[in-house]
Amino acid sequence: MNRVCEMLGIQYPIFQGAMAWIANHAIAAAVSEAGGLGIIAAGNAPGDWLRDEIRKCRAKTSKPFGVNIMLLSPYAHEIADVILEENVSIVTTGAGNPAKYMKAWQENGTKVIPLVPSVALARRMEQAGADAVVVEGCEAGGHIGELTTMVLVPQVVDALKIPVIAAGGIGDGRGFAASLMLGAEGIQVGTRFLLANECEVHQNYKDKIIKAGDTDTVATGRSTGHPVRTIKNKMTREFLKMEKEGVSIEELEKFGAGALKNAAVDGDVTTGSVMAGQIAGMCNKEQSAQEIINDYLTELKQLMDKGSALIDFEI
Ligand code: TUI
Repeated sequence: MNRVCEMLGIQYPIFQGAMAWIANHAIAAAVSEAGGLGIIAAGNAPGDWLRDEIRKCRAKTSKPFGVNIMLLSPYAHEIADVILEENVSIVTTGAGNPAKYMKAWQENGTKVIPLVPSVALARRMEQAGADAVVVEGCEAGGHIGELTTMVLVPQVVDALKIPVIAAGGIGDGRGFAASLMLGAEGIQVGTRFLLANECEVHQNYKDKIIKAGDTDTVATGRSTGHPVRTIKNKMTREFLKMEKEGVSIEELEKFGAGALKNAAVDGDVTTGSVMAGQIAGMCNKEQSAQEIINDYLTELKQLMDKGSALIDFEI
């Protein structure tokens, strides 16, 4: 049996990405009910919000689901405590090093799965006792590292013994198959789940993803040390202009603060931050979470059934 499915008690090794301001109990419960791993994104929310979402998720599904802690959040400490108090069974972490929380969570029976953008951090996480890692390439939406999924996954797989879950740029069953070929034992999908019927992001945000083509995302904020991939709009043009003009990091961060909420909750996709991965170009329709998971599985199976027939040249 697949190590990720066995460890987490799920049917398919498909994680739903933790989109801040977006991934609440509704999408998490739907993905878990469909056999994947739904994940509630704590993002920049306070502890009470998370507690409420965990309870709502438990009311909707008896299947396992996870919580993601965004370590840059001012509420990270409080979120870490709620994870303990609510006995959350699976935690993923993003945008930092979770080592200081890991022991307490694991002593409480929580499986800890950090998101990492490099081999060095992946090694550190394994040494710190992580149960698995999600390796995220810079094709992903939101806060990203430097390397692509294609080069990062095999290098982390070679360096670690714990299971690796691939993330960033995995838009359909072909990406799923490729991830398995690279040695990953599971995938994480964010952008495509934005279009799930159960995803409560603003409709303007969904429409922006549906309309996006292959070159319609851009990474802003490389100069601040926190690069973020979003759909190109007025906000990204102004941000990049300010970066070019050498505007201070403090001013840039102030300009960016709140922009994700403006887009995701209020539907301001012009001056808000529409975070999405490069697969936005191939995410063209709204479906249920179940249909999305079924598509990945069906396409994966079709490809795998072709087996060595995929090699139609002499070796
Ligand atoms: O975390 C993400 N994606 C995100 S977080 C987010 S919300 C946000 N809010 C304010 C500023 C920036 C983002 C939107 N999207 N993905 C996982 C991820 N983690 N990508 C990269 C990393 C990462 C980066 C550095 C993980 C660890 C790390 O460690 C640095 C160190 O050594 O402490």
